[in-house]
Amino acid sequence: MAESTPVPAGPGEHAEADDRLRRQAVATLMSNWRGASTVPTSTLYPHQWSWDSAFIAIGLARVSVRRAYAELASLHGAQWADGRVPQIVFNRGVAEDAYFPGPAFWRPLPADGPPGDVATTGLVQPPMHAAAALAVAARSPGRDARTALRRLYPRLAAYHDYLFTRRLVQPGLAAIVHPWESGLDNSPAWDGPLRAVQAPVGDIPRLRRDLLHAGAAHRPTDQDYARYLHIAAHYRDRGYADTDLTGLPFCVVDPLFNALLAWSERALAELAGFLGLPGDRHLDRAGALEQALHRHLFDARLGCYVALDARTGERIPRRTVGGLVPLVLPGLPADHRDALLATLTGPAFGVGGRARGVPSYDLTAPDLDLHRYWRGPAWINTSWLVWQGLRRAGQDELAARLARSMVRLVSEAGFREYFDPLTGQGLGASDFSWSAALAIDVLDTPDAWIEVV
Ligand code: 2M8
Repeated sequence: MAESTPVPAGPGEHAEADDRLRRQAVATLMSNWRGASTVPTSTLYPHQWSWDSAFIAIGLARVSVRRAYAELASLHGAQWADGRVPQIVFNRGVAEDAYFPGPAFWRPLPADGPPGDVATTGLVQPPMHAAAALAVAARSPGRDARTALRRLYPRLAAYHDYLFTRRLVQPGLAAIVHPWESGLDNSPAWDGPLRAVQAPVGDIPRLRRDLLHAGAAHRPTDQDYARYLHIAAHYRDRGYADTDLTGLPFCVVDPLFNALLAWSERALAELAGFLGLPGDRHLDRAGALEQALHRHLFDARLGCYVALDARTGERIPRRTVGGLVPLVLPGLPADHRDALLATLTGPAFGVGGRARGVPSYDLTAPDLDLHRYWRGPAWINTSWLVWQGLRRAGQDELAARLARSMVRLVSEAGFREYFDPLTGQGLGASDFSWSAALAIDVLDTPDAWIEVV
């Protein structure tokens, strides 16, 4: 391990500070609660976001299991008739122009869209929800859990059915049709595919709302936004149809998205078992997806998984945090696991060494930007996923160092949206829900603080 990170303390050593931090995290979640769901943060993102709600539910389960189920249930209340779980569920009490692009941009929504007059986008986000539901169920055995899960399970399964039928492309992996669907929206991995998209900047600077709440140097550029809008409008104008996916302006196969789909599919098998239902089809689907992931997305030269441009069939040779997330999967081929661990702890990500949290992008890349959203900063949700992966891989000492480094980030800079991975400086929005929720989860995990000598 290069350079030194502070050795994680045992549970007793920071007990008082951790307790204070936990109380602040709970207060952040409570102030972002809107009656049936939680906003990511009240300023920049005043609606409900899909994968945010999954991470938030994991933290809420440590505080109020009832709220955790409510978070997942409200999101799935906006599920489309075709099974997709929308990226954003708009709060009708919030002004149209509080967030751009707001509800009007996404209309008309098709007949197999959301129920009644629910307003949503037509995109999806990484399928983290069944894994989250399983984490919530683990905190709440008993009859109430069974009742909540009996309602939720068919909805979770319907989202996966949508992805496995409507979004599957060659070579047997799920595609995303917009950078916003990746969750790592502004990742340098999307620069190549986006370059092919012609979109004039036009009115974008006037329409953007994000720059009222976050620095321009920390957010995507106007040119990026113009392309985001163009791709979204194109999908909307074809009624959000998923035919001929590779004919869309943007169509990529992302390792994080597919790893979470496989992980969540395995979670569905466990949830089915909990409800006394057969789970074999979930295990079969997860197994086939994992095979395709290992075979087609692992890049031995880069030592991690990479995305694939489904329009050209070419791999995108970039090391991003998403390419490390397959560590969460069981049965990773040993050479892939070893390569991921070497990449994670080496100069590209510096985990256990000079990095704080897990950087979102290769620290050695010439286009690294330590402050711009998803182009370098560390995020608590993706760091948490890698932490889960390290625990799965039996890397307890490294996992403990990462856990302590995540806790240090939020205790020093607050529950920020993201952080400079070298200095720990807080970036983006404040009072960010998943940073708070996952800090609670880490703090409450009893064996997260093993002694490190
Ligand atoms: C960011 O994305 C939204 C669009 O979905 C935005 O920039 O306006 C991403 O970090 C995404 O992963 C996250 O879910 C969302 C809300 O926290 O913000």
